[in-house]
Amino acid sequence: MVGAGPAGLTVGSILRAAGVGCLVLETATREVVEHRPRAGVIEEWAVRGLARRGLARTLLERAQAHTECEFRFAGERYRFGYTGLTGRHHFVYPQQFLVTDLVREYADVRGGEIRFGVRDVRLHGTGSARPAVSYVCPDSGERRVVEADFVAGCDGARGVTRASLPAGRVRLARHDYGVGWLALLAEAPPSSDCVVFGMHPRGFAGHMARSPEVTRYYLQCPPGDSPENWPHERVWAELRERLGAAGAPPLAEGRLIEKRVLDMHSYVVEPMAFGRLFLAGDAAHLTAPIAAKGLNLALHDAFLLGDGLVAALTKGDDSALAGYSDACLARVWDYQEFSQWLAEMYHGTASGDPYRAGAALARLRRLFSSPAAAAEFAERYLGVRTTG
Ligand code: FAS
Repeated sequence: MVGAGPAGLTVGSILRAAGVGCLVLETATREVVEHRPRAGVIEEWAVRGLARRGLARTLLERAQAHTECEFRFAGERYRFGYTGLTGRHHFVYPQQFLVTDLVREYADVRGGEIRFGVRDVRLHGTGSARPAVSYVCPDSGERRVVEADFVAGCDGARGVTRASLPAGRVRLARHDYGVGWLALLAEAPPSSDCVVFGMHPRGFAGHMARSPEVTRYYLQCPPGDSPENWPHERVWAELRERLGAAGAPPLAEGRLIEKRVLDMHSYVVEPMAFGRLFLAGDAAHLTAPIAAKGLNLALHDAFLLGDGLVAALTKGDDSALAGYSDACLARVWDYQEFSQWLAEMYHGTASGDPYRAGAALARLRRLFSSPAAAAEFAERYLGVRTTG
């Protein structure tokens, strides 16, 4: 596996459970991968998938199970109970905690090999029966070559494996939302017992608990904006304004420990496999964090790829691998379409286009006036009954 994120470590842990020898190559140090804050909302099917593979013990002890979310617009609050409609929960568990659990399980418990701090990873012969990966060893500075039966490209949005797919054989579909999100982490307790979305003429705002001490916030901003333009006071003033609503408790403010601008875009690579190279997670598809789908899709891919590799390597049955790309892409496109639908609801009110603003609010109001629309939204928000 190239990359020790949720995708690479989950594939590796599944292989180790089946006694398959494997190696994870990672450019960052263990310290960095175990402390990198990203996602925090995991869908119940993904938690059950981790649990079935012995990978959710600590998560199930420590995660908070959420049953509803809240929309705020036009100065009012609207609670949306999705567990009542689906019987499913969202589990709030910071990604860095999950990655820490997975590194421990893969390397310390299941004896999986992992090399941190490698440099200049290159792929060779992925179309052949015996592909190889080479890298520069951080200690000796020598280039090492590792031959393998298969290569799993799990190196995220900025990795190298996607680039090694032959240009004429893959299609890259990309969508730019034309907005930026200022991604923030505040050293402050959550100000609500659920995820909060604010649709405001000044732009979208989001509130997501990460732990009792840390809260994730998002603020819509122009694409390419600089975090320098967002000093502490301006951030909290905008959050108060955009998340303000009748009866809403005041925001618990605190030091901002992360501030970065994400240019909201998504992409999908098709197919996600070529020869003996299989991509999983952000290496194959990026979902702007609008609907909190990225981590969940990475786990979906990893379950299918891990199980498929075990079947091929231990039983000689490569039927699951043959269908891997199509099986992943069905859910990928389902989530991409939902993210696009949700993005228009979040950003329409601040688009400066009264038509889009009107349509966005109508879409939102329908969630609270139509049981069918509410059920559809709840299913899609929780990733229940997807096409994949
Ligand atoms: P990852 O990017 O997690 O892991 C790839 C690994 O490969 C990294 O450790 C990297 O160091 C390593 N690597 C890179 N290049 C390499 C090379 N050449 N050789 C070896 N290793 C290499 N998703 C949600 O669902 N909800 C959210 O709320 C959410 N918020 C996010 C907030 C931010 C700021 C970001 C950036 C992402 C967010 N995401 C969210 C998406 C995120 O969770 C990803 O979908 C998830 O990390 C994907 O996991 P992997 O595919 O394993 O990739």
